[in-house]
Amino acid sequence: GSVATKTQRHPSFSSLNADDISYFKEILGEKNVIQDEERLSTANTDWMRKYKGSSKLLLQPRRADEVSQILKYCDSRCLAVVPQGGNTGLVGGSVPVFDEVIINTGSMNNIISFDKVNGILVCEAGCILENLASFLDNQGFIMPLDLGAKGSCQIGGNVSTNAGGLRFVHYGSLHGNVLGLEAVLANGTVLDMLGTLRKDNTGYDLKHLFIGSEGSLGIVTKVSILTPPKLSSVNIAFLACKDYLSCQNLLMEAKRKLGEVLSAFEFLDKESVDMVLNHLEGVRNPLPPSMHNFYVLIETTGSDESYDKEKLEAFLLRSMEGGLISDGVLAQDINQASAFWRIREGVAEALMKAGAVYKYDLSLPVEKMYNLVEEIRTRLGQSAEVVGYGHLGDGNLHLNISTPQYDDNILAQIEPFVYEWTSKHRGSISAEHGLGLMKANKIYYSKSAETVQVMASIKKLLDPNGILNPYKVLPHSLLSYN
Ligand code: FAD
Ligand code: S2G
Ligand code: ZN
Repeated sequence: GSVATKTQRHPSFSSLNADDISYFKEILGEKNVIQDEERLSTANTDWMRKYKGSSKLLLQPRRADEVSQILKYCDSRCLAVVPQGGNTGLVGGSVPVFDEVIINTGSMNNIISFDKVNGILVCEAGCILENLASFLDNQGFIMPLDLGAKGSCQIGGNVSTNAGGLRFVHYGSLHGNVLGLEAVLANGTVLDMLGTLRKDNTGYDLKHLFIGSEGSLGIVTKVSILTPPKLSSVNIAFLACKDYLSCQNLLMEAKRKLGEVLSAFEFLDKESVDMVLNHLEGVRNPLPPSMHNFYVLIETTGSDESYDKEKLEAFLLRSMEGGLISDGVLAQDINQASAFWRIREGVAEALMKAGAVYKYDLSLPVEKMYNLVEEIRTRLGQSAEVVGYGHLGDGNLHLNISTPQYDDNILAQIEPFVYEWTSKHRGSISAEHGLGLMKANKIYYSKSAETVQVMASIKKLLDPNGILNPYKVLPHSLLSYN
């Protein structure tokens, strides 16, 4: 991406030497100190293959005390590091910009405790989201978040990006669901904030600083999280709307008439669905093709199968009569339900198959959201494919532009226009993916100079040598190191 090419390696950071390697081998053991070309190449490259670092070292600590020893040593040697979880991040935050040491949390993947009465899970940061979901499923609980990257992303990465995802409209932000964290600071201090209490008003609630800090304030090593009970009746409908206004009105109706059982509300424009149908094997449109321009996925989760199904069917009938939907199908079994989700969760993968992707994850007022997609489409004309989809229930648009090859001229037509447009409509230039490297210098589109200055002071307090994930999140101009 253009940011990586313009960024200069900070002169205060040291380069690795043989003593460093032997020290890490001493504390971690040979096999957790990786210098193998192949594995380094994977760890240096982000999921979108848009950012590639040149790290010479991948470390795999197994416990928080090893993370502490690594960071204390790196801090004393001024060795920059990049914390890495599942490496599914989409803003270049999880890979080195230059030769930062990669500290991957994947080996810290134990479940520590599960309190069945209160639904409180305590686990290590490297636990993969899907593994936690299946562990909880057997206990009759679910994770309060779900995202297409569940097979690789880790709970430590989810917390560090304050991931949103497909259940956000029902269960809300990780700021509400995370009860406690253990995090290791740059100087090796292990901060035990691993509370499991719903209420604890004793002093500043520091864990919230680490939620969404994208590895720039410390390495999260343990998480304690509130997990909702698994309810028996989950229904999902794949609906077609003639225009975007109908999607909006359907959302308002769903929030009123389905209320507490509404557990997901996702929208896709026709172009997003076509992208999936054209690039992913074995995926077909559950509805007969016709003049529908938008699709909506509605999921309800309740405790009474027949009552909930009736409620949703009545809602769909009324929506059809009212012209809010022009067609729709209710999943009759788990296979059909997964097929509906596959269309929504497959857009990112389909975009990668189609070529170069210019990805924008925006919070916008729902009534304005699709105007931006149409304006970008007008600006780019035939030179690119533009798709708009996302978590309409949370006012979160995923605007993605696709071209066969990457083209700087296309980028120049998108940026800064898309950021200025978002800022003008008082939106956020990062709804859930974070700022990473991609948007490290764009924060002022969504945050005031004074607040960014306080963020930089907190960063300076917790990481005075700036070794934690440098060049990410905050504007490079603000980051002065000792
Ligand atoms: P990584 O990508 O490894 O790291 C992400 C950031 O967190 C980096 O800055 C890294 O330095 C830091 N980090 C990682 N682990 C730690 C740790 N233990 N301590 C401190 N810092 C750490 N995101 C959403 O919010 N909602 C979605 O719906 C969604 N859907 C996605 C679908 C697909 C197909 C893909 C590929 C990605 C999607 N994402 C989504 C983005 C991504 O999955 C999330 O940001 C996820 O939370 C990243 O987790 P990870 O373990 O892969 O972290
Ligand atoms: C989603 C991630 C994929 C993308 O699918 O909800 O958060 O392409 C996104 O933005
Ligand atoms: Zn998303």
